[in-house]
Amino acid sequence: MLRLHGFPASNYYNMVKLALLLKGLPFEEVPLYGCRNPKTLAMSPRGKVPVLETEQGFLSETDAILDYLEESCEVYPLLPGEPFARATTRALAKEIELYIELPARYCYAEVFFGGRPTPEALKAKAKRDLEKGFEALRARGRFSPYVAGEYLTVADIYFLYSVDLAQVVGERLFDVDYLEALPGATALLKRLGSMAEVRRVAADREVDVPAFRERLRAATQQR
Ligand SMILES: N[C@@H](CCC(=O)N[C@@H](CS)C(=O)NCC(=O)O)C(=O)O
Repeated sequence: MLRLHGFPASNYYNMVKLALLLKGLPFEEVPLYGCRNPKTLAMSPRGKVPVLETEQGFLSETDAILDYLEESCEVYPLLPGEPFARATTRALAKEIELYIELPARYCYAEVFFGGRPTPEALKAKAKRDLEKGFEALRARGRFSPYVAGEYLTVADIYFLYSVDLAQVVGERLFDVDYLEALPGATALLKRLGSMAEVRRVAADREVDVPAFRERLRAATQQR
């Protein structure tokens, strides 16, 4: 059976978990905390979660894991079959990851977990990058009703677990409402949020967040 290593407070972990649930693949969840201990590094070279354990070995990096699931399981396709549509859908997901999730991430510790304030220079970079990232999503996203069009794809998975966090970063730190200028995005978040699989992921996250916050607090105190 597939084993998903990581923790439910992680948005990347939840991207893979949702794909597994949508595809109806049986899997076991195994707690693993991203860090530089030898056990984690043996599974994930950069110590990041999620890690998917397959019969052939460990896979890290969410996009590679999602590709693996897509290529090994035809049920509930998360990418179109036609090569150009497939590539543009992947591009959308990548743009959300690189230009929305990553800049917002600079500010997560401060905004969500009571961690140290983000250094001012990094905050300024996050603000600039987020503006451009949301502009790109506005230009490229279809929201009809899903990010890439008619069907739920990997772009929606990245959207669901990135845009909500970036929106809160924007509201709390920069007094910006990114979703205001994105017609369809709020409706899509609502639509996705009502799915049973998404609700399950969200409920598990809720339970795990206090423990994650505590690990972060302990790690900050040790520094
Ligand atoms: N590029 C990685 C990013 C994953 C990632 O950033 N995971 C976070 C948890 S949400 C993590 O492992 N953080 C621990 C650390 O950086 O030490 C992926 O796509 O899977």
